[in-house]
Amino acid sequence: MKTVKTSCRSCHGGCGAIVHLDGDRVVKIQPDPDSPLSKGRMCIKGLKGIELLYHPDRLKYPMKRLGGRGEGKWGRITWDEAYDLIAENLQKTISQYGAEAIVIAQGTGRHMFQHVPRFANTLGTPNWIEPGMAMCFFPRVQAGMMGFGAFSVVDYYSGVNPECILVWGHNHDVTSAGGECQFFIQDAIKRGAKLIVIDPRKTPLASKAELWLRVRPGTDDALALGMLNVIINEKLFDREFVEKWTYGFEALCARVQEYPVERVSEITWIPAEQIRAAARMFAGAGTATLEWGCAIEHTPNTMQTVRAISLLMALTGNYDKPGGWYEGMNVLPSPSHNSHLLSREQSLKRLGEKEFRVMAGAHNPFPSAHIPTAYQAMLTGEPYPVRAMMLFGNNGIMSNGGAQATHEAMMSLDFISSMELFMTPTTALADVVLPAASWLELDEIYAPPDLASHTILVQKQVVRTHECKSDEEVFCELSRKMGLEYGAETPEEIYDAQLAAAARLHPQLERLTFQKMKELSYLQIPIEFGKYEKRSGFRTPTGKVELYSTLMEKLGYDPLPYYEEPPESPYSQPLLAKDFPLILTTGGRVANFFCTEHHQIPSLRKGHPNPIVDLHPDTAREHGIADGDWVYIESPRGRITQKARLSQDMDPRVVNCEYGWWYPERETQDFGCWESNANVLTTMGPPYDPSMGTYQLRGLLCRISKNDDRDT
Ligand SMILES: Nc1nc2c(c(=O)[nH]1)N[C@H]1C(S)=C(S)[C@@H](COP(=O)(O)OP(=O)(O)OC[C@H]3O[C@@H](n4cnc5c(=O)[nH]c(N)nc54)[C@H](O)[C@@H]3O)O[C@H]1N2
Ligand SMILES: Nc1nc2c(c(=O)[nH]1)N[C@H]1C(S)=C(S)[C@@H](COP(=O)(O)OP(=O)(O)OC[C@H]3O[C@@H](n4cnc5c(=O)[nH]c(N)nc54)[C@H](O)[C@@H]3O)O[C@H]1N2
Ligand code: SF4
Ligand SMILES: [Mo]
Repeated sequence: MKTVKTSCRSCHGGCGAIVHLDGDRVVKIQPDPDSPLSKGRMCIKGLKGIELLYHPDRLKYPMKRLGGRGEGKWGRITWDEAYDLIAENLQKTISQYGAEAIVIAQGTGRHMFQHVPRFANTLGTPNWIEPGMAMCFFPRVQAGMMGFGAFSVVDYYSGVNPECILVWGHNHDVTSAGGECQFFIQDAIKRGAKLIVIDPRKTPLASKAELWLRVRPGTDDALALGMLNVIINEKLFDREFVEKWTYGFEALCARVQEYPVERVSEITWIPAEQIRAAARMFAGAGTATLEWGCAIEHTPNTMQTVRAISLLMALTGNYDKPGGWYEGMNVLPSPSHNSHLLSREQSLKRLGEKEFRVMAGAHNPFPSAHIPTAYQAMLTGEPYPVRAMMLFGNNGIMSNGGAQATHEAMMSLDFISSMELFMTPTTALADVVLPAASWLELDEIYAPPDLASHTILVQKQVVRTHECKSDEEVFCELSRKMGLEYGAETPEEIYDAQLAAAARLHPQLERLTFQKMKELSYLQIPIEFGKYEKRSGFRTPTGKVELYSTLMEKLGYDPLPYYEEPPESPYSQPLLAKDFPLILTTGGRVANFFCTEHHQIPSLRKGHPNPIVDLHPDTAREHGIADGDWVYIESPRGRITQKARLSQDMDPRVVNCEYGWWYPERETQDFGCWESNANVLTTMGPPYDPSMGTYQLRGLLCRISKNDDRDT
């Protein structure tokens, strides 16, 4: 028996794990009490890692398609044959249409995140995509960069407990930006932090809150402006901080006058007194801080929503201060993205570059292509043809808005490769399938941005199963095969280069190598607060916190936040609302699954066997639905079924359905992906957020009925 200390990376987090081995077989996973992050805790997904590692349905070796696309007929091939097939097809696409005709898709914030743009640039395509760039986390990062010159997160480390935590559109004690942060907020509540929760559902966290604001889905922009209105008009802001360190206060004052509390109450369906109480409680706390989730990033007004909410932190002076938000320490620079290998001509071809200038444009150090524009190009050949796709841990049929359009676009392609842990509804459409290593099978160094990059942690290759490889290894090996410059370095050499760059910023990290990091498991640099005072200013064009964004103005967008009615609501589409009278929101994650993953892990599925739709009992009764009944949920785009959970706390006009549901146990190649998939109801069509390209996933219209056909 032997043990290895590593970090679980089964979600965005990095909880410390002790892995017990009997010979070369993992027999037990335990939380590591020495982890400075999770301190002896892990969630159920990490603890059940062995079930994933040795699951009989894992993809075990490379395969190629034998029958028609999506027919489910596969033949085993060697890695060399797989690389040859991929190389041959990519080269064919490049010579016929140009490298931009290849889209490289990755899934949400995984270990290979930085390596995908690196490979794309090396290959010569500007078109890499990741769902988070417009829909999750990156709008918050952009708002931070724009307003404060840095991305910032809650300080749980200095010993100063936040007095008040505003939890906005976030199921934090279940999800959290990085998994281990769910434990931080639980600890902060135990130490006396008071909560304000903004959520259409009364989540377990909302049940613990002093104030729960049941917002109408998709109207968080108005609510934030209403709270800013109260804080400004009642002079509850931090006068000294605002005078000394902010830019554009007068302009913001004028803008928020358009949002008196009574108007905001009408828009958001929240009683005016609650809006005032929330603003007063937040501004009145000695230290107040903000935790926010992806619910505010699933609307076509994402950027202004996120900016408006972030300004609450600026006006109340809770910035870079113990118990408030603190500014990123940037302990570990990104690996080189090989940006020099992508010509200017190619980068100007990035899909969405001209339209969505904050996400895809040249100002962004990390620009990616616009997902709907990429799928549109597959379907129509406009603005130019996209003919091949490489997927690395992306389950687009389940995760993209508009499952039907995603399917149609993928079916039209000349070539698709997909690297995955399991056969999914998306991977089933590929020509070549590559078996991916899971979190216990690969090496990585990582500095979680949700911990403001003051910690470096490692993930270690504890074992290897079958013929699985890490995505990073595949980028290297494929590059070598194709004679590209990427393959000059191995993953370990890339990590060493990152650590060398880290040492140039933080001298205490000198001579740190990946091998050394493996011995250390974790490394933290001390957090500094008030950095803007020490360097006299913020890293923004004006050197101040930009309430009025000069960058947004320069890029041709409104420099001040505003509210916009959701494009499909009872107010914006009253005719449609006659047929689809209920408001639908999607998401609302659960502890047992990570996005579209884990539905085949027996002990996780057992705890949450079916998809759940939340309804008010009156709404259910009106449609003859009882608690636990299967319900049809229908939007103008399609119909799915989920199981009813009745709650008095829901607004009777709102329903919430879970996302990510497919049935890996089904024999059919689509794995029942049309049955309960929330994205059958959504669309990735316009309107889009003008600067980010985000589309609507929260706050659409739907209707419901009882499903008598489904066997319960
Ligand atoms: N309606 C609706 N749609 C949504 C959302 C919503 O709330 N509502 N949320 C959106 C958000 S925030 C996100 S981030 C996206 C997520 O969308 P995706 O990233 O597409 O979905 P995931 O399920 O996270 O990951 C996809 C696949 O990665 C595989 N995988 C896991 N680890 C590895 C690995 O190491 N290598 C490889 N190659 N594969 C691996 C998993 O098996 C899984 O099938 O969905 C978005 N879609
Ligand atoms: N266990 C687990 N952890 C995860 C994930 C997972 O699937 N499972 N997914 C990971 C990913 S990719 C992400 S992006 C994060 C997502 O995690 P969160 O940011 O927490 O996102 P959700 O749980 O989808 O939604 C958060 C809350 O928003 C509420 N909500 C719905 N519509 C609205 C709205 O219009 N306004 C407001 N204010 N609230 C609304 C929902 O009721 C829900 O309680 O979690 C990550 N961590
Ligand atoms: S929270 Fe995330 S990192 Fe922590 S144990 Fe769970 S899956 Fe692993
Ligand atoms: Mo996400």
